[in-house]
Amino acid sequence: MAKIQKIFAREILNSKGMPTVEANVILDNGSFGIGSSPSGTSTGKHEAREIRDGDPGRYNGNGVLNAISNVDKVIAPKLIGMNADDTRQIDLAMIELDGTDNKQNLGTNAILPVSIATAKAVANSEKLPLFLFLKRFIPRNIPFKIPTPCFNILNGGKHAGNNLDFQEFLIIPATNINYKDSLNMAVNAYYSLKNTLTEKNASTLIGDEGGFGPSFPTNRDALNMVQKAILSSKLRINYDIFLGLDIAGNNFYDNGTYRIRDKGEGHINSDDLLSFYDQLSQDFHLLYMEDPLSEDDSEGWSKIGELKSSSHAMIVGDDLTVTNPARLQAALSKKAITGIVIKPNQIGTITEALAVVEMAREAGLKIIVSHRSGETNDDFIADFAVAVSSDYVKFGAPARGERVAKYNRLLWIDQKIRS
Ligand code: 2PG
Ligand code: MG
Repeated sequence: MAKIQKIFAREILNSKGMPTVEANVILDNGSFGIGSSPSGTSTGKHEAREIRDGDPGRYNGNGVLNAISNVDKVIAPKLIGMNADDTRQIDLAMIELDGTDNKQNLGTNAILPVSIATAKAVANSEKLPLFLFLKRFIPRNIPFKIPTPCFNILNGGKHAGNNLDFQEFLIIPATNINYKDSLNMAVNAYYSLKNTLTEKNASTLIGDEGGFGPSFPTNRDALNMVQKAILSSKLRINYDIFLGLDIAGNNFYDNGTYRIRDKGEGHINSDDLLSFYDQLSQDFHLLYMEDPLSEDDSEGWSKIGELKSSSHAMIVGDDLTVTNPARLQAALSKKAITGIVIKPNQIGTITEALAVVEMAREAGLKIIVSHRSGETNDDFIADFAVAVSSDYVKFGAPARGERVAKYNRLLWIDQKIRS
């Protein structure tokens, strides 16, 4: 059984030019693993905390030297000598070292890279693909399948410099379409959208997740554009491919009311917003609505059952649930959601993320494993998604290096599980 011999970290940059932590774990048999932490832009209030230095002389205060020091000086001395293959014990030791509910002492950006790097080191040591190693921690034996990808082909909200309130305009291939064909369809739709935007003299500059980031008078106009692009790429909406939204309702919520371009300058309440969603959903047959309301709008969430479109659209929690068991429990008791986004850095360790997946699955929710807007080329999340048999993944547009690193890893896994 290989033991941890050495752990050290370095400061690297993510896809947004923001510093993040990359951890290296070396075992006593010479095997090693490297893992890094992604960062969100539209983060939920209750996510585990990242530690940033706040030194204005470095990276505008966003340096992560303190988190690096937590890896090198606090985490490493505790984990060195431990059995590396016991991911639960490794993660538990870091959770105890941190000693807080939200990782605010050591930082999720210090803990998660070590959790990932250790798992990768063991997988390397045992000559196993990472998804096969992670599968050991899953209590049920579901046959491997590549999750259905949700592609974010048009970016808004905090992810783009445009004027759209909604954050992600997603296209979702039918679940019975195989992964390779899904990628092909998504790329066709992506380029068809580029052409459609060019014809309309709209911008084809891209946002944080590789989708286009044009401005439009309304969010509905943007949805129309995506629909047009799909139709002109000869795909059949609601047959081959479906539309979805990460609304990220936090972004246009203020003290009990919402302000959205489609409804003019005034503020609207959650009832009006829900009927607007029903109208949109009727017109575009939305399959997926993530964070339709703000995490703080508990009154609105308790009325979500009135959303007629919830009979055919998944209602998904992300900022609402932040991969946290207590937040998930609260959402379940309100019957607020039918799906949950899982982002390991929202909670801080592989073990805790796996526990939330299990809890969600027990409750019958759809599982959507997701990247963050600030990503590295680490493709850990692809293996994680396959290991937990997630229903969907959300890795951004089918373009830009840090996004396709994950989609390409799924191609590798797809070939592996078919062989
Ligand atoms: C989201 C994510 C990822 P961020 O809201 O679902 O797409 O965005 O990483 O900025 O929180
Ligand atoms: Mg989201």
